[in-house]
Amino acid sequence: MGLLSSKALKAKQAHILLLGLDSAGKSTLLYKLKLAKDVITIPTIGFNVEMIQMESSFSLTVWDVGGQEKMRTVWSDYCEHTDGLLYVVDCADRQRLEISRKEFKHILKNEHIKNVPVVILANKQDVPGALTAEDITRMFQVKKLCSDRNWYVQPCCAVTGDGLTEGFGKLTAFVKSHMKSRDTSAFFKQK
Ligand SMILES: Nc1nc2c(ncn2[C@@H]2O[C@H](COP(=O)(O)OP(=O)(O)OP(=O)(O)O)[C@@H](O)[C@H]2O)c(=O)[nH]1
Ligand SMILES: [Mg+2]
Repeated sequence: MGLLSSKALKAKQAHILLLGLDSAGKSTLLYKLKLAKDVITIPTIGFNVEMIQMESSFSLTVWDVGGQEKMRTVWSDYCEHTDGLLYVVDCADRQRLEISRKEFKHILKNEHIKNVPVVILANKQDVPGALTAEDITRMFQVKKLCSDRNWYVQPCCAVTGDGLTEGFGKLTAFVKSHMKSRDTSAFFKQK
């Protein structure tokens, strides 16, 4: 038991993958949360990586990977060692909703993120006519696609910051519990 506790205590840092189509708002929300201010973003070619301190002894290392079509082909290269997935949807971009849904479905099949918790950030809630978190849950068939893991759909606005703390907080809680059960099963496998 002592061994198990010390192993769990070591889990102070989690690796988070931040994905979504280009212009969904990934970099805007990451820097809003990190710097607490508005930043003017340019499309991400490659990735940004930032550490977000969620609690005094627990931080998230967030990998914000560009969402342009050519970048989506390399998303799977970033899945290894991932403890949690944040998937950002532009709820005002109805035309590309189906593409976003397909990319979401595709990435969930990656073996490295099997059972890894997911929070969908239903972004751009400030835009009139934006789809709600409930709409996204239904249209993306989240309940069915994520039946093997913890999931949540959080409405947010990256520009004002509304909903970001809640979304990252929800993911943190899921990730901590996921890491704990993974450590527990690894411990019993060793025995
Ligand atoms: N109205 C509104 N605009 C937003 C919101 N979030 C992001 N934007 C705008 O959407 C545009 C794209 O935002 P980015 O954060 O660069 O998008 P991204 O997902 O990082 O895109 P890539 O790096 O190309 O994958 C910018 O002009 C942002 O200001 C939001 O919640 N509301
Ligand atoms: Mg970006």
